[in-house]
Amino acid sequence: MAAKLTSSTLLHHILNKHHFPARTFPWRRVGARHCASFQQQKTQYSNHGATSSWDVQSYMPEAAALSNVQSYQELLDISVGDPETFWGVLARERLTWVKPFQMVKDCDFTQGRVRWFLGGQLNVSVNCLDKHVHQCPERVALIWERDEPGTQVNITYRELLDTTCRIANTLKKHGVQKGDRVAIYMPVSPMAVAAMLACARIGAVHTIVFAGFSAESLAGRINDASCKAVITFNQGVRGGRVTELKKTVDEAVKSCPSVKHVFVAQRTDNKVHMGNLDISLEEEMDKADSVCTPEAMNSEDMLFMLYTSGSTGKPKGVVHTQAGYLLYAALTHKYVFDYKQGDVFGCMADIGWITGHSYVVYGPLCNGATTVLFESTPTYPDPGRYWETVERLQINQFYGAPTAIRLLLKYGDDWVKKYNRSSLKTLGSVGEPINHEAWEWFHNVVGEKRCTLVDTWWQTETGGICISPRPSEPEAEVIPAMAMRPFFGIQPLLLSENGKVIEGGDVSGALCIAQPWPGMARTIYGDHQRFVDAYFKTYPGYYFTGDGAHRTNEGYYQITGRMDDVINISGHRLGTAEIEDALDEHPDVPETAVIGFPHEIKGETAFAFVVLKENLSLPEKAILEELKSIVATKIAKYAVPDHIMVVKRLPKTRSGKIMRRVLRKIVTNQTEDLGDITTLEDSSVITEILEAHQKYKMDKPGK
Ligand code: 7RM
Repeated sequence: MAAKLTSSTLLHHILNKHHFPARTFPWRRVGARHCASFQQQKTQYSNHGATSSWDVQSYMPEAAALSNVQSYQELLDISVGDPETFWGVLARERLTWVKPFQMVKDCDFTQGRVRWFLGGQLNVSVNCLDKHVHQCPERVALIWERDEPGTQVNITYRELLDTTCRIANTLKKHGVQKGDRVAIYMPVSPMAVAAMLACARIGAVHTIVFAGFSAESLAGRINDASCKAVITFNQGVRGGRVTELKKTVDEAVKSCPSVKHVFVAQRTDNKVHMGNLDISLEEEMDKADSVCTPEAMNSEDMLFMLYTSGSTGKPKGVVHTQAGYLLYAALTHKYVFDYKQGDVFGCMADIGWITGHSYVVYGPLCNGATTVLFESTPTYPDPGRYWETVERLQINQFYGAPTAIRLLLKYGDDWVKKYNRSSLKTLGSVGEPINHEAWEWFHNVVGEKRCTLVDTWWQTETGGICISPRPSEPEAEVIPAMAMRPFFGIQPLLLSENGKVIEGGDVSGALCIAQPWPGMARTIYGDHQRFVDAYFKTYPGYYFTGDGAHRTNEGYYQITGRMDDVINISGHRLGTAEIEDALDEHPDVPETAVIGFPHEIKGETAFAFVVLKENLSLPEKAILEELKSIVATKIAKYAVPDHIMVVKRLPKTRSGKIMRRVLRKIVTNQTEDLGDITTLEDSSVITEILEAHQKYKMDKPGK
């Protein structure tokens, strides 16, 4: 075992350019075909929940420093009862600091004030790279599972540090400074991960925009964040199809005056047009120094922002900071999935979502893990892709989305059984409620009933997993399709409509969290009041998640879904207001109302009610097609409603509010009880919409 790395030896190591020379440049391996099969030493698997000799000290070495905690329950108690001690000890032990912190926390929910590890300084890229390069430079950090099966590329920690430093130096050379915002419009790839870490190294703030978003969405985010630079690829490759990433960026930056440079990396060999703003990333990296002194960042400096949808207004830039976020991502990664040194961790998420940030990049890398970057789709080239990948890469923890599981179970068990899945130990699910059928199939067929399956509940705003079956006391049961237990330091609460805390079991209410934890969001970029209003105003003194939940008699939590106008399409959050705004742009559409509608695979889809003008410029059918394309260009393809129904008017209250609740009941055929409709301005609208819906169902059979 190498000597424990302290901040000062680490800094010395970096400052003295005592660096490992790069043999090959990983970003040059675009055309790589096959690589040697990935072999790693494995530690004997032992699920902490399944062994009889469960020992709290080996489970969490810091337990001794935590008032000599002896059991799992004591650990949980101290995390909630004495968060200062719990998080203080863990932050000191698990993170590498340049300067130790003086104060564990300074928080006040009523003000929306959340600050952790004050006075401390560190660098996130040092914690994710240098720390490991110092001890085991040749350990594989990333396995890039490229779109074409069998063409994976392994990137060691040494190579990733080298690549990161070169990008960091390139950004610096072109004027990107500490505090500047940088947009990353790239699919999952080593270059994207290195770009994130390069920003972290120099103290720039990255904002990743999912590469499926349209030019207009991208521009909106770049402008809101006033990004100085954009990093992208010439093209993307997914499911055998090429996407024109650079063209989308060109389109977007036309209306983004803050952007000074667009750095373009090559994912394919195809040439794209290079304009005034454009710089070839690889050419600059070849010239750049492979050593870059990390910036000493304050714990509460911004690390990244990520746009997410709320029930009103434009998507908001959720801000995460350095130390607290990293610690929480790393700790949840280790304990929720029972990740052990040497394991291959496979989170299928895209880096454009928070799951990719926390469980593809920051959590695993901080823990020195080998993390899989999955570039493809669950069905390319066939529905066996996930399990073929599991076998080939020997994945130990597989973290995916219910929507993909629902899709795959339709293709039958053979696609799964064809491949050896004995490497799997833990399965995870995230993004939306997982239904029983999908849970059972995932557990029984994929996991052969021997893997622990964890349904993990959390949000962009929570930074990491908050409720999941693991960790838990040894031998504790896992109930199907339930997130169940709070993570260390998390104190869930249910509140009633009138703001009272609901006690006891077999009760439902608004899911809140009573006290701060290090991974939670700090603000909404440029609009702290919106942060306070969205999360701390409904139930003063508590963080309100926007979700409803049920608590069982055993005290377990079951998430029941959003309580606001946010819908969840294939695990992707979207405000119904965003879709309405897009549809309203059409000159022939005076009014719309969008609601969530159940979908077999996607979980939910958008159902739009549109009012059309009297004299249309085109036939109705053509207008409906135009509406779909407006949503695709203004937001993204996945946001396009599966249902668009024309109505004469919308159900409104006397004060003019659209009663979406009534629309929801009508489309889900719950017309017996429409609830309180006494506030409707004109109740004859109900009959009108019911008739229109009958006709809609006849015209669109099977829906
Ligand atoms: C990680 C992520 C957050 C929203 C959240 C919920 C829903 C997420 C679960 C879930 C039921 C789950 N971040 N959600 N996980 N609902 N069970 N295990 O998805 O910001 O994009 O979405 O997603 O409604 O509020 S997110």
